[in-house]
Amino acid sequence: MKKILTLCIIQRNSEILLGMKKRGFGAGKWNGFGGKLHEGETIDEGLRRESAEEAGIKLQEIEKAGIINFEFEGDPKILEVHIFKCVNFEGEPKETEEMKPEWFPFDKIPYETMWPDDKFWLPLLLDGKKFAGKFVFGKNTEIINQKLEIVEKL
Ligand code: 6U4
Repeated sequence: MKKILTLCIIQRNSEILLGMKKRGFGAGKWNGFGGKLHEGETIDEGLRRESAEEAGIKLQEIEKAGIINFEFEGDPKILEVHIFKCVNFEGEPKETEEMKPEWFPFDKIPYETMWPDDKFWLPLLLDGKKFAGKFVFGKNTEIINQKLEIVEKL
């Protein structure tokens, strides 16, 4: 079974906006903004809704950066995460029930408190590259298998 999710990395000059997830899946980790699609929603709509809900901002132009499938050992579900970059948005990021936002300079990204795959693909995104891949996590969310490649088109 495949589930489609969205994820947005918001960039301003040489900083990115991450949110500390306060509850649910990935709680305690810094993450981009996004989530599951609601029924009948397009990927673009889902990404914009989640960014508004989680960070209180309205995304303007967005750019596709990558697609990564995530699998968890012993779980037949595959998360297909569509990753985007946004360099302009309206509004001031604010703390919500789900996320506490904070800006991080490119050289101070808190990889040790993020999903362990982020350090592999986030530098590609910041470098303007497009990528596709797959990560398989073991029982302690350690990576047990991975594949990541730069692609021309998504
Ligand atoms: P609920 O609480 O059901 O409304 P929702 O906000 O729809 O949840 P959520 O929070 O489960 O969805 O979404 C998970 C978010 O985490 C998505 O933006 C995708 C992202 N994500 C999932 N696996 C990831 C991973 N390995 N690395 C990463 N982001 C990941 O950087």
